[in-house]
Amino acid sequence: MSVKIALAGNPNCGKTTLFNGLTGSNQFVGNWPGVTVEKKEGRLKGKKDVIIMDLPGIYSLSPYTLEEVVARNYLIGERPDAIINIVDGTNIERNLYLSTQLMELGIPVLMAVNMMDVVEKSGDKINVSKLSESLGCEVVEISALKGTGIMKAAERAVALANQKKAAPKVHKFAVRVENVLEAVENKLGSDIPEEQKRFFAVKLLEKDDKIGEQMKNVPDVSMEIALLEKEMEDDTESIITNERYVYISSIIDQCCTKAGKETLTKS
Ligand code: BGO
Repeated sequence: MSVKIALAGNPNCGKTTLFNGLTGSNQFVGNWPGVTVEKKEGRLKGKKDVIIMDLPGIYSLSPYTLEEVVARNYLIGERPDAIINIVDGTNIERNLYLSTQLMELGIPVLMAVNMMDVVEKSGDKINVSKLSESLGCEVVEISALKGTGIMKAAERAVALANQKKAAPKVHKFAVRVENVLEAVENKLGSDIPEEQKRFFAVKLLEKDDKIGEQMKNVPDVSMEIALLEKEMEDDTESIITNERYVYISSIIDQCCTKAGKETLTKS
């Protein structure tokens, strides 16, 4: 049986360079069904049973662009065996926004911090083991351009895929949000697998109008939304977004140091 690994990351993070490095000339290019968004698939060099799927470059798993919808429908509907989340190491704070959402999908995630050749030259430091601990996923450093670390990244992703162990849920929203998320999760039908419940609950809470297309039964969560909005005096989409930024900010403080700075600072 073949193993499917999806490449997910922001535009310009080096995804195409990594995809080419991992697959060489073993590539098939087409379009995603019904849309003019490019679909690229290839086989890992030297490993015919490992399929690498290149997803469109996206900033989030929100439903605002065609690319975001294509990427998330694939991740929810097709369920790759693992995700390689490529992160631009020179712009890590911005890239982690997508990462926090990928971690909620219940799919094993390997984070590949790319552009390490540039990071190293600049003198900036990224503490990979702390990053791994804060995110709850394995992290490797790569330079897609130079080809360093890319085969290790693929091997680790295949190992995670074979273990079938989803990324553990390290991140917790504020207690009030977690309580409401739990109530929403309890309303989800058995058509939603256990490991995907958090992702769907977050999307329902965010009033995501396209997520219903991926569900057999869409529970009414208007009471839960109204309760949280009243308690926190904000709309639920902003509440979730703000909480992600707080979490990312704490990760940057702990894991990244700018060149020439004694104390840890944000990029
Ligand atoms: C240009 N290190 C360095 N230094 N650069 C990298 C690395 C890396 O590890 N990985 C990728 N790049 P894409 P998406 C370019 O095209 O793979 C570079 O959108 C240029 N082009 O070479 O396309 C990569 O698929 C002229 O840079 O990203 C590319 O995710 C001048 O990052 C860019 C300088 O990579 C984006 C760079 C005409």
